[in-house]
Amino acid sequence: MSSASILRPILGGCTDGLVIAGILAMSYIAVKLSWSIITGLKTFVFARALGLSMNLKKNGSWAVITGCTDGIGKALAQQIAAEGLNCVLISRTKSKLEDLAKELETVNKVKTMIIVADFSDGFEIYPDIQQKLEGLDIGVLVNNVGLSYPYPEYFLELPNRDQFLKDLINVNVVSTTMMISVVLPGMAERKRGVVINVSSHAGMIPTPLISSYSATKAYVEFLTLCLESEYGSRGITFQRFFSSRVPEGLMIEHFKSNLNVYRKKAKQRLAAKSD
Ligand SMILES: *[C@@H]1O[C@H](CO)[C@@H](O)[C@H](O)[C@H]1NC(C)=O
Ligand SMILES: CC(=O)N[C@H]1CO[C@H](CO)[C@@H](O)[C@@H]1O
Repeated sequence: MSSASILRPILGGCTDGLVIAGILAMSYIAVKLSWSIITGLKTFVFARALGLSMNLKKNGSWAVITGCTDGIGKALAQQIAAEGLNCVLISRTKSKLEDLAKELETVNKVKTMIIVADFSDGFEIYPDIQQKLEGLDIGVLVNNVGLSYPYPEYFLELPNRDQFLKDLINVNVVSTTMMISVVLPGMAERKRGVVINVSSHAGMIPTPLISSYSATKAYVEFLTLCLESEYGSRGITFQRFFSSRVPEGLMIEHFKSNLNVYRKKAKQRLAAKSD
């Protein structure tokens, strides 16, 4: 009995061998990916962030974390609060922000402030953020918020391309630039501060099929490197960690050969959502 025929009942009468092969390959990649994200998290967030954390508090009493209610951002917020820093949590969903704020206040006995903001709105949200952060002794900025592709795709085939590109650039490029613009003046004045960014291999290697994502990450890469050389000697530390150790470049061939499967799955997901 082939694995395809074993799977047939599970997949509800789906007989397309290619689809099954695609799904198997995707599950394999998904498992591998989650595993490397977990190990990546352990290695980089918990080891490296902890490595720096011995001095984090000396940089200032508050940390600002964007996109902090899920995944790595949340893990980082918990880690930073565990170091005794008060946290400003900025994200889109008020209820999730409140939950996390309550958790950090109870578990870590730190102060918190929440700011509800949708980074895909672009430049207009920053005056408000700036005003709310006024006067805080901010030692750490974590630029974690980020948007990526729903699935790898050719540029011209992206669903809702113009809107998607706008969101992508607002969330990845504008947020990093503007958050630094809001927070760095105070850090420079106090001559202390840490700016942490979530790095991606796609920012270092041009990565087709996630082209615009790759380009936004390259922007962040360059900006941080330049700022490091401008302000590194003036007490500001720029630090990065990788959210995953899987080089996206290595997955391109896989993506290309499974593009149709991805498209189909994504369309099904979208259709299911709009029901
Ligand atoms: C700020 O934190 C960084 C990273 O942990 C550390 O290297 C630096 O010494 C700290 N700055 C101060 C003023 O303690
Ligand atoms: C993509 C990205 O965020 N890269 C930068 C993050 O910060 C480090 C620390 O200096 C830079 O070296 C990275 O290039």
